[in-house]
Amino acid sequence: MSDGSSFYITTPIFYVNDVPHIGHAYTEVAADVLARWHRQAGDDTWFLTGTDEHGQKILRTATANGVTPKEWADRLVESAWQPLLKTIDISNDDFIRTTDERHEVNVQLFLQRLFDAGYIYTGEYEGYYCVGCEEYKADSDLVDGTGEYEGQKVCAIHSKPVELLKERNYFFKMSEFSQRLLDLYEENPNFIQPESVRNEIVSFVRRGLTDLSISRQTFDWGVKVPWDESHVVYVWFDALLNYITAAGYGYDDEAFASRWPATHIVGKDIARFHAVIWPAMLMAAGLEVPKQVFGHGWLLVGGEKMSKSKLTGIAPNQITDTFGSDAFRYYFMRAINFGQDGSFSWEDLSARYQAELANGFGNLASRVIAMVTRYFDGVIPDAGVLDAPDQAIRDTEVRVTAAADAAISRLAIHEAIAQVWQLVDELNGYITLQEPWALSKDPANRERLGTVLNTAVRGIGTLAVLLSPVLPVATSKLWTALNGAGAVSDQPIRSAFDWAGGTTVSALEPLFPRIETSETDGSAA
Ligand code: ME8
Repeated sequence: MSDGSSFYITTPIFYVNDVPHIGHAYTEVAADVLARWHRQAGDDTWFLTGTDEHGQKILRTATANGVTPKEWADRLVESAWQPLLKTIDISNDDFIRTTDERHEVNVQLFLQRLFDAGYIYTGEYEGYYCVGCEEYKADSDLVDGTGEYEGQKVCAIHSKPVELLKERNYFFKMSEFSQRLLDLYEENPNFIQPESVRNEIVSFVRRGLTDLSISRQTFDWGVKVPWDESHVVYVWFDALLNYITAAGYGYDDEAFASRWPATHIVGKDIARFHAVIWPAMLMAAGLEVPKQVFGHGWLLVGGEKMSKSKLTGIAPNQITDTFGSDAFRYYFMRAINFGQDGSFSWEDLSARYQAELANGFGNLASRVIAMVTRYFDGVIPDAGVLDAPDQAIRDTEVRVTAAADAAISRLAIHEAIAQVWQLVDELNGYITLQEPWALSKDPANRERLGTVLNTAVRGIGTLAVLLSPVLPVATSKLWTALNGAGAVSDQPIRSAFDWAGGTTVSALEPLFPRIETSETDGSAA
């Protein structure tokens, strides 16, 4: 229903120690498709993304490059992270940097409130820290190093040695929230999704939580602890707060009240921070917990989690330069069940581009428009009496619209696209069976030809509306060719089948041009 309900969606804020790869772009696209869908449904949508700029990881990278951490962050944000959003057509409403004043000031406000409420104390931290994860590690998180790290304990994720910390720090009384968190997970089973991530987190919290060290004293790249400026706030404690500092916490109560709580889309690596530490922080501050934390799966390359440090990183524009941003968005949202791991391969991308986008959708649209141009001089014919196959197409339009919307509300993006694609396939089958080119040969079939092409035009218009969140570029070209009213991205998506078009069609440029690929590796030539 277009009830104008509020939909606030976020991605993680990404570390600026390096440039983005397709894993980051994957999260951005998923959140973007959901945001565009809700916006098009008339929901009061707010989509936030941004960058995580404090902490030792950034400090060390900047130092190694001979610049200050702020200079480094500015450089990476301007040259890499902001441009990424353009490369893949991200429609974010806001971009927060943890070095923004609105963020730093209100991190301090939040921390002071927790301190005043008695949730923070000083203590001695002794244990291991992985700068790659920016996380304190339990012994069970470590494995024996190999090669140059033989004989040392290394982080299981980064395969690099952890550092032994012994510092006097401030601690957050997280252990007090174990039961309240378990109650939350039980009362709201959707709070953490998918199920596999939820199960892992529930059993982690059942083992009991320890208090969390939330400040560091040995370096100064971070937000200063307001009552003790010799400490900076632990980078995760600082970073998680972006979701409320961007929404107005501490300086715009009205915006904050209308936006918060959010749906957080994150990779499963960081679901625990979002579903344990973050709600505990919010509970301590007397604020609402997030609506949902969704931990999606890994993009795998050659069977391994794709990552820059393991040199399997692929830059998003390596794909978009050849296939375009729509194909990037479509491929990752369609080929991978959202929530599960999925392997990227150039062969699969090329094959789907050709079969589904170029032959399936693109050809359908261009054939229908070409036939209206050829047989009716570009004037969209009226429908006469509907036969069963015509009615079946109309029924499919209504059915897939509802089914796709239901799938989106479960964040099952792949399923929403698969539903809509039933209409692509049925329309292709319909045209093959109805043979408008044969009908056109006999003037006695003029009305029937009109009904068939009217049905087909209505169908591709419905597709334009439904696919606009995934394929914003192609659907907007198609909408222009259909002389649809306004922008396709403004068409109410929950009644996509009721779209209002013009009376004529105009020329349509190829939506998914042919791409030559090399036969040996499937990659673009
Ligand atoms: O963790 N497959 O930032 P980060 C899928 N700054 N997604 C991937 C991926 C892959 N192979 N690799 C990365 C941080 N991602 C913190 C977050 S939030 C308050 C702070 C995506 O730059 C995925 O979304 O290391 C993952 O969670 C995120 O990048 C990690 O980004």
